[in-house]
Amino acid sequence: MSLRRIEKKVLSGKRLSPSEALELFESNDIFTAGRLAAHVARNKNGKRAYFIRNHHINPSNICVNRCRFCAFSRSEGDRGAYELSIRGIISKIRKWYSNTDGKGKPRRGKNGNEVHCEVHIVGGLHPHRPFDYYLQMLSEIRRTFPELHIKAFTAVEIDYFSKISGLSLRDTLLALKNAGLGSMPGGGAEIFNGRVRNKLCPEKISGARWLRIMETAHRAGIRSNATMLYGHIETYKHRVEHMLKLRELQDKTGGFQAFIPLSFHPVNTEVPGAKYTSGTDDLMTIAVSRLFLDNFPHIKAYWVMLGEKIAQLALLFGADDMDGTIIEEKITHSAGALSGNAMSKAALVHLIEKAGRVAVERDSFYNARVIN
Ligand code: V47
Ligand code: SF4
Repeated sequence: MSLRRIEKKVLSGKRLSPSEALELFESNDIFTAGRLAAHVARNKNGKRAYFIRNHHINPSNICVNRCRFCAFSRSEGDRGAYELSIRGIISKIRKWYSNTDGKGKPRRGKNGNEVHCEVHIVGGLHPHRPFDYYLQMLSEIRRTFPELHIKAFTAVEIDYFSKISGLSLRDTLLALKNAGLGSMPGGGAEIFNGRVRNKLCPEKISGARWLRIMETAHRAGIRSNATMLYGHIETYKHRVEHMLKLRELQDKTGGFQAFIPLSFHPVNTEVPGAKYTSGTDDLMTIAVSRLFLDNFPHIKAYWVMLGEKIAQLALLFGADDMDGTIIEEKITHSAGALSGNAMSKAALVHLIEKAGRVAVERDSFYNARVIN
């Protein structure tokens, strides 16, 4: 199948239709898709490829939803179920973040500049923890580490907090923001299609609800990311429908920063016929998302799920962000991740530069920070 018509459209800056995105997927022509996506990425972000110093923290794996693709979650009382106290979370952050004083002063690079750091906090829907626990967690982190950016809670958790607190969505979000929430990650989106969603995660909020929560967050001044879990039982059509809904919402709010395709990991899951995704599918999905989501400033190649080397290649297929140092990762590693747990700044810079891109250390809103 020739992609010439699509190529013409991309080169003249026209928006692709859903059927054209589908055509790209079905062509299996990763080279054309990748070349076009790299062209779009270059127009948006030049030769830059971003990374951030961050630390993932999962306060508990106890979850009332128990999605079938999730190998991380447990029910209360199960072997391997855990919950961190706020004090435990603070001491985890301190170990990583503080220089020598241990008092939460911002880290400084060799040239004396402040180094931007971010914690990324997501967890299970705990059956007993009150909303207050989450507010206290945020305020305690902010009090102890005032310069640290807190990116926390998926739309799924926000919905749950609103239910347990009895507050409206907007008031739930404003209370979290007031306590220190800086931005939101993009998890929990999975695949919006109702039939697929019902098979994968029948207890989870609907796609429409996920989108409504993100819209409310954006209108409350909270920026977020968006994800798509692919490579399980969905079809290309479901992927395109999913991205179309994200593109439509982004047209309304402009609140999404990055889109992150999440490659499904099969180990310890309950997804029938589960397999790892292939490198070609990973690269095609990055490329199509770059081409179709013309209103998203960034496409993230999450190295934990893609693996370090495919994530590096993704920088030549439309991605412009490799995420970060991560430090501790449980969700993908419970499901058979083949990547490491953490990556040093030097290793991130190495991968980016070897791909011919300029490594840019960023803050949580994609402002460049001087590397030192
Ligand atoms: O919501 C769960 C997914 C997500 C599996 O916003 C799985 O910057 C693959 O959202 N195989 C959490 N994926 C991770 C996430 C994320 C990661 C990095 C950066 C950002 C960001 C967000 O992981 C969950 C779910 O969609 N997930 N199980 C699995 N077996
Ligand atoms: Fe719970 Fe999230 Fe895992 Fe689903 S994906 S079981 S909501 S932790």
